[in-house]
Amino acid sequence: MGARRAGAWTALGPLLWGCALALRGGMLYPREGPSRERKDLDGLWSFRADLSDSRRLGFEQQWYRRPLRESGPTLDMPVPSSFNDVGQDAQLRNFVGWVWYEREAVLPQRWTQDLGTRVVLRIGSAHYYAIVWVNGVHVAEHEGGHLPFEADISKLVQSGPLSSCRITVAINNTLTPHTLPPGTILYKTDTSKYPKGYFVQDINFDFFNYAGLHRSVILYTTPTTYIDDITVITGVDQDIGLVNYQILTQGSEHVRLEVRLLDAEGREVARGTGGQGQLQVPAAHLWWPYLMHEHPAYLYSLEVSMTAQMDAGPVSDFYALPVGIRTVAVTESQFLINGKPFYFHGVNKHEDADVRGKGFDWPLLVKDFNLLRWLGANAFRTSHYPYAEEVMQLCDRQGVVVIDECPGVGIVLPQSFGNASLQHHLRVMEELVRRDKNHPAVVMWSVANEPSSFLKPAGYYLKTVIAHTKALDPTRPVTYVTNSNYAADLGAPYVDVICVNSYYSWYHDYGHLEVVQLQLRTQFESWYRTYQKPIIQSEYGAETIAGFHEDPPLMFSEEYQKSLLEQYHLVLDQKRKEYVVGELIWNFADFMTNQSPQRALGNKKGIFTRQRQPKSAAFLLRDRYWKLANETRYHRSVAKSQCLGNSPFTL
Ligand code: GCB
Repeated sequence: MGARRAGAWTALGPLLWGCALALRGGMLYPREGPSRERKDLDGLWSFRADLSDSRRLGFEQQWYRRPLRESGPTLDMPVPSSFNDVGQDAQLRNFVGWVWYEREAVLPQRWTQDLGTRVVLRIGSAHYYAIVWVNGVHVAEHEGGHLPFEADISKLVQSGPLSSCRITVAINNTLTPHTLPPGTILYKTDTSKYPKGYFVQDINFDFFNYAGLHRSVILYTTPTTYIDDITVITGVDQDIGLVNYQILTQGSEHVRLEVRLLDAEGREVARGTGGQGQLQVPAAHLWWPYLMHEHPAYLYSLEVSMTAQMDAGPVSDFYALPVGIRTVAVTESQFLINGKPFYFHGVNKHEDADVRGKGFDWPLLVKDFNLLRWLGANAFRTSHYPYAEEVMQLCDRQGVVVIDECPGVGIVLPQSFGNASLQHHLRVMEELVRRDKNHPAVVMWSVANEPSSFLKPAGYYLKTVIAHTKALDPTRPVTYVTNSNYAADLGAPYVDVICVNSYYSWYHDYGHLEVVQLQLRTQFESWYRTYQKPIIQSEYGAETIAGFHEDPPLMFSEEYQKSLLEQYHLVLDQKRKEYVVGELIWNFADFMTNQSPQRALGNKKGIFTRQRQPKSAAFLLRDRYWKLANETRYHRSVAKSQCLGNSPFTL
């Protein structure tokens, strides 16, 4: 077994940060502290969809200039939430175009009067294109849901006697061939069939294009001279943990920086000064996935203190970043975490639930993590877009490994491989890496799902996105997920790990479970013969209506889903001894899709229903995952009961 690529991600050093992001500014998660305050703007916002034919009435009438209620009727809209499923109005559920959100925020006096305070508006996710005004003044524009963006609004809120501000957000969910994910607006011009001006949004991905303010909108403060970004890259030398850090500040050239690394008990284990350096932690506790070690998910805290002497007096800022010390590497046939082989046995998820759509929801998050632990899943892929930061934080804390995917799903049209799309894709990878680079749980980036990788321009496109991602973060492997069954794939030469989706005896030879083993074996063998890279079965599964039973198994019954999984597992059990390094079921839970004759109220390949109740396959998978966990040589035998989902854990 070669170690061709091993080590590429463990060669650590401050030089690494030569390849800075083109993006300006960091995107540190807003945390309260001695120098920072935070105000969440979750709750009810005023809302209106622009139903005008052109969808541009809101701009023509400048709805952002005055309170929204003054330009017409408004609805109460919860934030965070998708707007689609909270109402009874079919037109709003399927609406395509601009919607308008507005909310008044009352600000503490210090925020509006202390000119040494910087006030920032942060939007966790606005899908898809957003324009933001504060008190009628344009402050930000952002393309792409799933990733946060910010605006410094200090000048606006500190310019007068006001103690509140009006935040207006216009959001457009239209997808074009150059958005990520792409889509096409189809105009139906045959007036014998469609009314004048009729159009529909066409997409090439299999989940509902929920839209709105999907994550929290937050106001937070920092001093005007402040810690803007922190990058941490960890390594291990014998038993010494290495924490390489780089800190960027804004507001003054002359700042003093001190860093302290505290262990989980709050004891200082290392300290340093300056904007970059390396901390060494003797006898370090490594960050391990939760089924791989008896003390998994160990987190240190990197406390960064900044002081500066300004004309107006001394300024200080403080930020505490959770840090997990771990390494990731791949060989020709293994995926290594801390130098030990790691086998992904987990799920693909969606941010999706009844009523709230893609809106972030704490109870749902905790339920899902309890189900993951019940299942014995050690990993998931953020199919098909970046998930909320709170999800990533919980993965760090619980030791659940993540393949972090960008919204590059449904890239199938030739025009979606052109330069406009490519430049946007590169930028999205920058935003994703900037946001998630410090999460130990993230072990690999996925730049796309099932692009038409056989089209000629796809080779250059994928090569460029992968190379860019590696330059942004040389510490993690990069992949994209393919569905080409027999290795003829223009992007595969550039990935570090082959991730392949296949649906034998579902989309192909449906009903014929007897061919699964042969076809799956052929799949693995042809991919490995061509590329000699580790392979993850990144999707497999079967549509199943909970409560449908047929024995012998028939499609859509719980028995068929179970049998199909069992056929896959027989081959996976052979190939995981060679070069297959993971299996991720499609899907964790049923989820909503566009309406189509192939989908009965959404995609039903979940092993849990959309309401998170188990189908029979969940029990099968649970037995398998715990068996796999207990086979891992590098941890003590763990009883299922030790990790039951009903054990309370602190957040
Ligand atoms: C896939 C896609 C996923 C679909 C799934 C299916 O290959 O990656 O987004 O939902 O198949 O169920 O068809």
